[in-house]
Amino acid sequence: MNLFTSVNDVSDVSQLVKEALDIKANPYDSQSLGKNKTLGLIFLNPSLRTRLSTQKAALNLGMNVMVMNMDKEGWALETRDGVIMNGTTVEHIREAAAVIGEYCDILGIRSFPGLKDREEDYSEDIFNKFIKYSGIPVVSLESATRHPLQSFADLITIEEHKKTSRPKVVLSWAPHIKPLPQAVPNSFSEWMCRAQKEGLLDFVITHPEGYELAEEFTNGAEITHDQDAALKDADFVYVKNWSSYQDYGKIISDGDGWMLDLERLKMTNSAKVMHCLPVRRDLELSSEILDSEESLVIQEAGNRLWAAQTVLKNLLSSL
Ligand code: AN0
Ligand code: CP
Repeated sequence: MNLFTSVNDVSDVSQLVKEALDIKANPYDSQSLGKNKTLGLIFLNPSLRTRLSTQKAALNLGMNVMVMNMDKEGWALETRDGVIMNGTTVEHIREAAAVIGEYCDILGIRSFPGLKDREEDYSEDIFNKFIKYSGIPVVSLESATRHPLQSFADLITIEEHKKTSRPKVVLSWAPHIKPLPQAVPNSFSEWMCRAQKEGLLDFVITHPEGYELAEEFTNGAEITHDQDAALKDADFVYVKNWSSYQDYGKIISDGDGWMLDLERLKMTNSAKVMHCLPVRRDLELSSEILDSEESLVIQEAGNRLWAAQTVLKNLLSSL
């Protein structure tokens, strides 16, 4: 593995989950693998879980880690080509990424979408430029369209907690007051569709009309606007808000009735509830669920460590 930006960088997800569970059982087995190797973590947006879990994963592998909040601490970055830089941007991504490549062996980047220009966001321009100009292996810490470390941790969590060999997993849209990216649901869907293909689970997506995700991420999923029908017999419900892809970046429904609570959960097969976090209590997901035994959100966040460690281990092995 010399890049981790989507499930397409993984040949066998079942095998990768097995590897992660082995690492979880023996976290310090490869402490010399990362000796004298440096991981750079560049954040263009806030983070709690991704920053701490990836940092800890690198430390478990014996790596050195450097973290930079580029949006707050770095020079204002120009990402467009062919512009005269006589405005507010100070440094071009061509130089910035190349310089980071001089100091690091592996680079992690977080860069959210602007949610204004769909074509620009979905071209992953900033991400691709970091990959191109840094010249070193890149790990996505959430890009404009995907969050693969999250989805990998989600799949590890499902494999750990499943009670049947082929559980029903439902991605259920939730209300929010701010327009959020499609990255988490895109990525979750892409990973679940692959897991479905490998026979690990069955995958259903439910959302109000107008919240259809881009088809490239949902191939193979059953999609319905009927949340009740989707929840029926569900073993896992993955709750997440996202803004519209069609009416790009917009909130097009107040989502009345879409928040999951214990009453609605009765329709399921005693489903466990997941959310990538951060979650707004009693807006996206009820406190009663978050505070109940049905919630897996903390275990899920815990598994971010093993997802990151598995990916970094694979990248280090290919250096
Ligand atoms: C971000 C999102 O929805 O993509 C990050 C989630 C990991 N969430 C918020 O901005 C609240
Ligand atoms: N789930 C997740 O990626 O959380 P952070 O934004 O806090 O990293």
